Amino acid sequence: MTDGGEPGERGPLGTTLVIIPTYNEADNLKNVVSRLRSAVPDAHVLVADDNSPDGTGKLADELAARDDSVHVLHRTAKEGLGAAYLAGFRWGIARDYGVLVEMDADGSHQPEELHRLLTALKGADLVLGSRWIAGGRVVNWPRTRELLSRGGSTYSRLLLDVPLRDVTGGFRAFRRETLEGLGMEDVASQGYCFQVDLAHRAVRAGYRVVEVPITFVERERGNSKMSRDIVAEALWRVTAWGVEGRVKKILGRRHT
Ligand SMILES: Nc1nc2c(ncn2[C@@H]2O[C@H](COP(=O)(O)OP(=O)(O)OP(=O)(O)O)[C@@H](O)[C@H]2O)c(=O)[nH]1
Ligand SMILES: [Mg+2]
Repeated sequence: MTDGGEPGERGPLGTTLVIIPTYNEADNLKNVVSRLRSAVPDAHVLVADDNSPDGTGKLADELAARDDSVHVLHRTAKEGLGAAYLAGFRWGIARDYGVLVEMDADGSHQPEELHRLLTALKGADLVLGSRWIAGGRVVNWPRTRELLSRGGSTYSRLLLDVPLRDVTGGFRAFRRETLEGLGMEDVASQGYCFQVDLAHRAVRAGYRVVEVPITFVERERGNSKMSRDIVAEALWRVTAWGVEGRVKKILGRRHT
């Protein structure tokens, strides 16, 4: 957990919008949306689809036609997770949602655990679902994926001085004011790196960031969009931010 004000001094949360970015998730979408609508009936859903060739966008339209709390944002081309989330955040902020949630479509983030993130958000500005704190875990992950994920979080934590255990995870709840204060306009990062970027910005801005343990379940259907490029992007950007932060610190010291 990071500093940034006392718990409990924040305003009421307002309505929740869960943003689900999708690219070829036709086998998963219906199930995850129905689980979410049962688990947290008050929350609205926004599917942010990048014109998936497998028809996920059309399926999302069918779900939206049957349920007023489900919405769809159709985007023209695959531009990465980060761009889809940024568009979803803007959509939600323009419509006055008080809480914006990030959640994957593939079932790795369990809708039944969302209420715990929302409860923690009452005393925080940003809540991260965390696999790597006590009580958190992953199910069915190969050892190599676990090492990559743990290694990525440790590297980011040490290099960026963020006191968080799971910096790359993507099950998160933001107060809208937090997103408004992060400077979303100049976020350029895409894959895992997008998650590191937002957590880093929140810590630097002095927001109270809290981790809540989650059980992350490996996807059973559809294909992962994880790639060597996504890992490479995270590595170079995190390294560049770390170096930049250290240079600024040294220069700051010289001027005092
Ligand atoms: N709109 C949009 N969604 C994307 C894009 N890339 C990934 N996603 C979605 O983002 C979520 C996370 O992607 P995954 O492929 O599950 O990536 P991951 O969880 O890091 O990898 P796995 O653990 O292998 O599943 C899923 O809901 C994807 O459909 C993209 O370019 N555009
Ligand atoms: Mg996944």
